Amino acid sequence: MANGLSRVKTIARSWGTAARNLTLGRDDALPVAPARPPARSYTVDADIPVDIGCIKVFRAESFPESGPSPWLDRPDALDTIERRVARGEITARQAEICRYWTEHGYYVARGAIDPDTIDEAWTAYEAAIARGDLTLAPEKAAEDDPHPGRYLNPHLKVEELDRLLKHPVLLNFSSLVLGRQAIPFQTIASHKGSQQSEHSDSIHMTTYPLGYLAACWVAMEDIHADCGPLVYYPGTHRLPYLFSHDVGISTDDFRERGYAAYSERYEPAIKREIADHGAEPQHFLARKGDVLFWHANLLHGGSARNDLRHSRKALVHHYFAEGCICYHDLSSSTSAVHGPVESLPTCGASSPDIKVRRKIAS
Ligand SMILES: O=C(O)CCC(=O)C(=O)O
Ligand SMILES: [Fe+2]
Repeated sequence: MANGLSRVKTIARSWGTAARNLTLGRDDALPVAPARPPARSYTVDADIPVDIGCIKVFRAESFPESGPSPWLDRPDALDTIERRVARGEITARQAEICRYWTEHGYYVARGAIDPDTIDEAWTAYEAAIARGDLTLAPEKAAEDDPHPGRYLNPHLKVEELDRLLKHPVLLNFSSLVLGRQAIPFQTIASHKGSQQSEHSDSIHMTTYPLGYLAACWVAMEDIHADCGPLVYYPGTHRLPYLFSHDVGISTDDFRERGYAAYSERYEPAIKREIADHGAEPQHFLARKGDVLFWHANLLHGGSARNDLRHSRKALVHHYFAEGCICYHDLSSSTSAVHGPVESLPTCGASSPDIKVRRKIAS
C-alpha cells in the first residue's frame, strides 16, 4: 500500500513538473508544434525607449521602470473610460467591462464562442491526434488517469485552432483591455485539469513595458466542479509583479535546476502573497463556449482534480500587445514572438536613435 501510494506520488510529482514546464516562451519540455518564423517589429513603445538588440539578459531587473502602463491599470482609468464613452470611442457595455477589468483583473464572457465553432475546433484537434500529427504525453496524475496531457501551440498544426486563436471576439476583447492591438501568441490545449500551482503569467511571458499580456481560457465543454477547474483570485492583478529575481532565482539557478528552482522559490512565494492579502479564490465553472479573460498579473492556477474521470477540455490563449519587448523572465530569453535568437538585431540596428538603454544588467 505504502509502495503504491509513493508510486502514485512519484507519478503525480513528475506530472506536476511536466505541467509546470509548460512555460510559455521557448521551453520544449512538453509536446509542441514547431514554431513558424514570426514577423514582429522591434519598435518599442515605452516612456523609456529600449533597444532590444542591446539587452544582454532578458530578466525584469534588466529593464528600467517605465510606463506607459496599459490604460486600464493607470490611476485615472475610470475617468478615461468615461471620456472614451462620451467621445463614442467605446460603447456603454464596453465601458462596463473595462471598469470591471480595472477593479477585478478578469472578465467572464458567457457564450462568447458559439457551440458549433467549439465543436469544429475540438473535433479537428482530436482528428489531428488520431492521425498522429500531434502526440500528447500521458502526464498521468495517477495510474488510472484516463486523460492525456496538454499540448503547446497546436494551432500551428490545426487550422481550426488557429482560427479560434484569432477569433474576432477574443482578439477585440484583448485589444480593448490592453489598449493596443493584441498579437496572438500561443495556445495550450488540455483534455484535463492542469493542477498547476498558482502563478502570474508575467513570470512566463513578460513584457517591457509591463502588463501587455492578456490571456483567455475557452471552455471546450461544460466544466464540472470536480474536474479541477481553473482557479483565479480576483483583484490580485494589482499586487506587485513578482519575478525570478524577487524570489531569489538567479539565471544560473534556472539554468542548472530549471523548474525545481521555480517550485521551491516562486510557488511558495505566490501562495504567501495569496494568504497575506486574504485573496479569495474563484473557480471557473463554465458552459461550453464560455470564456474567462485575465490580466497579465492575475494570480491563477489549476485546482485539484477531485475526480480523475472528469475531463476538462479547454484552450488557453495568450496575447501580447504591439510595441513591447516580450521575454521569458525565468530563462532570460526573448519570447518566440520575436523570432529566432539569431535573427535579433544587433545593438543599435533596430532603433538607430537609441544607442543603449539606461542601465543594462550584465
Ligand atoms: O488551465 C489551467 O489550469 C492553467 C493554465 C494557465 O495557467 C495558463 O495557461 O496560463
Ligand atoms: Fe497561467
